[in-house]
Amino acid sequence: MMTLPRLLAATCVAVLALAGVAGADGTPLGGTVGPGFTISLKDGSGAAVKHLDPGAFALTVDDKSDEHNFHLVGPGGIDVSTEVEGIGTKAFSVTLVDGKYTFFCDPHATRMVGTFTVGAQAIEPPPAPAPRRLVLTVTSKAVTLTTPAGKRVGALAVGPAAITVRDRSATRGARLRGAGVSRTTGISFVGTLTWTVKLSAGTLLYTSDARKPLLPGGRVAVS
Ligand SMILES: [Cu+2]
Repeated sequence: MMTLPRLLAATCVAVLALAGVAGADGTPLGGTVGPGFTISLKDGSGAAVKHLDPGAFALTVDDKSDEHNFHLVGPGGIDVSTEVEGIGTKAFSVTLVDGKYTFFCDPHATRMVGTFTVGAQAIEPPPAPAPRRLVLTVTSKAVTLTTPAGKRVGALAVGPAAITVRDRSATRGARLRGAGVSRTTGISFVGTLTWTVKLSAGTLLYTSDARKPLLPGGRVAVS
């Protein structure tokens, strides 16, 4: 049973929270955490917040669990949170500036976490993909395509690839075609060379030179 001071305190908090909601200047944002392992931040229309314009926001957090909390951190010195043990609604007035913000539950920060951006983001150019390194090996019996560690290649991403070709046979060559690639070693070539290719979407076939019967090879989807 609630003691009178506790009841008053609880009422007071509820009233303050409501006053905060009504009185806080700014665009409404709603944070929710719990009762399960869920955390979310939604805008006034109920959509998950991914990006906001900078400005003043009235953040209302509904903390539905005494095992979780809602903690928002980011640029402009923003660091507001509910208490893990506490349950209830809490209002915060926050002024958000350009940058990336993170909201999370402190005890479960790796699985209960979300991010959003505010304002103009510096557009980072996508990093140039490092060429994928592959090894194409030709023996008198088969043609294989593997990683440098010798693992069979299951699928490949579109982009540059540096293929080390190891031709062990003086009577067979290697052929690579499809996915924007058409390369072959000579039948009599023996040795190691590197092909730098640009893979496009499609199917990359690796087999021997045209001499029949073709050696067992394979195909890899590129996407
Ligand atoms: Cu949690």
